[in-house]
Parts: sequence; structure tokens; C-alpha cells
Amino acid sequence: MNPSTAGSLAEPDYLNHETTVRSWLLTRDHKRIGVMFLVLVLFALLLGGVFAMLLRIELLTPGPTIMGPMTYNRVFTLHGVTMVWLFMIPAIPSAFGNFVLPLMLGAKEVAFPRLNLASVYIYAAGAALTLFGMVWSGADTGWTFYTPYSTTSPTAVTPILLGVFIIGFSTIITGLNFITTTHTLRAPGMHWSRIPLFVWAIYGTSVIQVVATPVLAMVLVLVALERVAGVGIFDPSRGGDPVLFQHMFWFYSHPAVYIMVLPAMGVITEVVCAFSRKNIFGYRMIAASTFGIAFVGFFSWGHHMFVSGQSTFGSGIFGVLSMLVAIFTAIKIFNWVATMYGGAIDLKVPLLYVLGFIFLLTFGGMTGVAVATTSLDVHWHDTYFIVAHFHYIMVGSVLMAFLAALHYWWPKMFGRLFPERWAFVAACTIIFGFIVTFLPQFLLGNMGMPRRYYQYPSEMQWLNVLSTAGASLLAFGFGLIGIYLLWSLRYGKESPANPWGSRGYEWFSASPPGPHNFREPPRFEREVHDYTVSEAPHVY
Ligand code: HEM
Ligand SMILES: [Cu+2]
Repeated sequence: MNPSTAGSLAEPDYLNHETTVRSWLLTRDHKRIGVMFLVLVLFALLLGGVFAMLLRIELLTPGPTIMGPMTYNRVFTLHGVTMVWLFMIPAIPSAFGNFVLPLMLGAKEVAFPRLNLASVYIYAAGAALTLFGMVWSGADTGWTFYTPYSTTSPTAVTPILLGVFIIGFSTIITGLNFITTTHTLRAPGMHWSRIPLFVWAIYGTSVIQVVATPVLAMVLVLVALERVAGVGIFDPSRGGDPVLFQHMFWFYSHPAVYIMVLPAMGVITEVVCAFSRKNIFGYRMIAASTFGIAFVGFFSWGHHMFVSGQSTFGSGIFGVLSMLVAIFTAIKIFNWVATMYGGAIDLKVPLLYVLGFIFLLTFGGMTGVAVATTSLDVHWHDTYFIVAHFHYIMVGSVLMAFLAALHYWWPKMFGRLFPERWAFVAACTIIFGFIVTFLPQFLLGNMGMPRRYYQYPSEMQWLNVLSTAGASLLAFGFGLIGIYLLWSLRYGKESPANPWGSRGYEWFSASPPGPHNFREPPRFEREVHDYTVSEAPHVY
């Protein structure tokens, strides 16, 4: 084996140089912190998935199936709370961002390693409080906590609000850390024009995290105060205004959808380059469109409020601004496709997820433009059509990107290869299962099935059965991934330093990397993903 690609076979890596529990719990290593976040968010994904299956089983028949209506309200709330707040928001930035961002920049560490460790504990404390609320009596407000109901609901809304509030601090700290790291810890040769596009994506995300999260924190605390002390900000019977809640909530939560989707787009860019064996087409446009999306995302929150009584003129403006996001997204899609065009495509599992992503994001984005059209949205608002739209984006795209990242970086993180055939079967099952689950929901919504309803007319049953069948396929696919990844940790073939032959900068380190990432300071003398030279990068 070429010594430069053999990695550091005999040298200790970040996993085995210290193995005590204490060394993990007190670690300041961004890679270990990334792994801890990965474990935590995967647990959240599993929990959210169990709630999802309970919902889909309940909807198999038009009447009651396995639970009563009050339980149903709790289950969809806990599903949304777990998936959005505990899984989606931290998933890619906190797990993969922590692991690969410093490697990509050629840094030894993030800028504030202790704060980084604190972010894990803050997340865990917030998640624990949220889980406590769930076990205590759950909540039945929906993940959006709309007032005035959330100010009066007899369920355990307060601990869940405070749990999500605490998780917000973890998000803010992570964002600050990544911004500072990108500014201060780049290796020699890493000019601004060479920064990998995944880093740009995480950078754009971090800006949103830092700017928008405090607004969410405020609104959640205000609802909690209203519940505990009756302050009268949102509750009309106390002189408050419930619509104010919607403005504050969506001022954060619309940008938050980009906290989820921008990192996903960053993953896609890396994987597209690695498996097309070409540098990205349109580097500047991809980086610029990231900031275009982040910026416009701050001015479109009113599209969630077309039927809240806001002025028709206001709705029109919010509708047009929302549609601008589609232009920036289309720029990225065009550039990914142009990168693949004429490339030496190597259809490995991560690329398969990318193809799923591009197809489903386009579908989700186009239905986004449709629901941003006020006249259409008056019909679709609060129906299954919206449920289908945002699942196309959040599951169809963000989760696909998460799985692409998990497979692409698995050998980097754990030094093991996964069984490719099983991974291929799982990926096909998941993409197909996704379409069977969520395509019928567009039709159901258009027929008028409201979201968050426990019962429906019997002519809608076949589409609901189809959706539940698709969800079962999804569950099967995830189960398979869980099994073979755990299996590979012990029995998988040992991975070479750069199993994909990628030219991404994170592959300039061994797999798994040493405790300080590189043995000597790396030099980035070529553009990232430069495939014009035939040999794989030198491993520092
Ligand atoms: C072209 C881009 C997009 C446009 C124009 C768009 C537009 C919209 C509109 C108008 C609504 C509100 C509809 C209603 O409630 O009646 C909506 C809902 C939603 N969208 Fe999008 N969207 C786009 C992309 C995205 C992305 C990228 C994500 C997530 C990563 C996303 C996640 C959501 C969520 C979570 C909701 C529903 C929230 C709820 O009520 O529970 N959308 N979208
Ligand atoms: Cu929105």
C-alpha cells in the first residue's frame, strides 16, 4: 500500500488513544463531541420514529384503531417535538459539523472546545427536561405550541417549552463556535475562496442559529410565563394577542427550516463532487446562494399566516418573498446536476441518497412555491397537503442528506466499511418507502383531510392505508441501517484512510483521525475536490 494513503495504522486514533468513560465525558475533542451528538440525535430519531408509527397505525381505519383522541393529540405533538427540536435542528450541524468542519479547515480543534463540550450537556439537559414532560403527561398543542391553547392546555406544556428553550442555547453555542473557528483556525493555504462548500453551508446556518434562536427562546419563555404567572401577552382573555405568538414563532421557525436544509445542501455538494470525480460547477454561486437563502429566509415567515387575518397586501409580499427562496435553491440544483454531467459517476450508496435528495427537494420546493401562492394556500392550509410538503423537505431531503453524510463519513468516523449491498437495499427501500408514505398525503390534503385529525371519512381510507404501508417500509429500511452499521463497528472491514478516493479536505487526515487530527499541519495547495491530479491526497 502506498504509505501516503495507508493512514496511521499503528498510531493511536481519537477513539483508542484513551478509552475510559471519563475520557469521553470530559473530552474537548470535537470529533468525540460529534460522535456523542450523533448517538443522542439517533436516539431522538428512533423515539420520533416510534411515535410516527403509532400515528400511522391509528390512521389505518377511519374510526378509532389503537388509541383514543386525547392520546392521539399527545402522540402527534410528541412526534413533532422530538423530530424537529431534538433531531432535525441539531442533526447535521452538531453531529457531522462538529466532526468534519475542523478537519476540513485543517484545524486541530474548534475555537472554543470547552463551550463545545458544554453544548452537549446543555442539549442533554434540555432533552431530559423535554422527555420528563413527555413522560409526566405529554403535551397536546402540536410542535408549534400555538396560543391561546398552549397557554391553557392542562398537559405538561411548561417543561417541554423549557426543555426546547434550553436546547436553543446549545444551538447558539454551536453556531458561535463554528463561525469563530472558520474565521480564526484555517490552515495555511486555506483562502476564503477555497473553503469547502460544506463549511460555507454550516457557516450560513450558524448565522441563522445565532440571530434567530434568541427570538424563539423569548417566545417560549413568554408562553411559559403566561402559563405559570398569567402575564397576559398572548391570551386574549387577559388582554393578550394570540397572533403575536405566531409572528414571533415563525420569525424563528421559518429560518429554522433553513437551519435544517442548508447543512443538508452542504453535504450534498461534498458527496456530488466525491462521486462524480469533479470539482463543483459554480463554486461561487453555490456559496452565494447559501447566503441568499439564509437572508431571504428571514423575510418570509408570514407565509405561515395567510389565514390568520393578516392583510391581503402583507400576504402577497410574504408570498413573493417566499418564492425567491426557490430561485436560490434552483441555482444549487442546477449546479449539482451540472457537476454530475460529464463526470465519472460512481453510484455508491451516498450518491444514491443524493439522487433521492435532488428529486425529493425539487418536489418539495415546487409544492412550496404552490403553497406560497396565497389563493391556493387558503385551501391547503392546515391540511395533509402541508404535512406532505414539509415532510418532502424535512424527510425527503434533510433526512436523505443525513443518511448520505452518515454513509459517506462513516469510514472516516469509525475506520470501518459498511456492507455495501445491504446499504444499497436499505437506501432503495427508504427512497421508495418515502414516496409511498408521503405522495398519498398530497392527494388526501387536496381532498380536504385536515392535519391533526383523529378520524376521516371512509373514502379516504385507501390512501391512508397506502401511507401506513410506506411508513412500514421506511421503518424496515431504518432498522436495516441500524443493524448493519452496528455490525460494521465490530465486524466491518477496516477502512483505508480514503476509501472513496475523495479529494475533500477532510480526507487529508487518517481514518479515523488521530487525537489532534493531523500529525503535521496540513497544506492545502490545491482546490478542494481537485480530480485533475490522479493520486489521492497526502495524509497528514
Ligand atoms: C421554495 C421553498 C419553500 C417555500 C416557498 C415554502 C413555503 C411554505 C409555505 C407557504 C408554508 C405554509 C403553508 C401553510 O401552513 O398553510 C410552508 C410550510 C412549511 N414548510 Fe415550506 N416552503 C419552502 C421550503 C421549505 C423548506 C426548505 C423547509 C424545511 C427544511 C420547509 C418546511 C416547512 C414546514 C415545517 C412547514 C409547516 C410548518 C407547520 O405548519 O407545521 N419548507 N412552506
Ligand atoms: Cu416557512
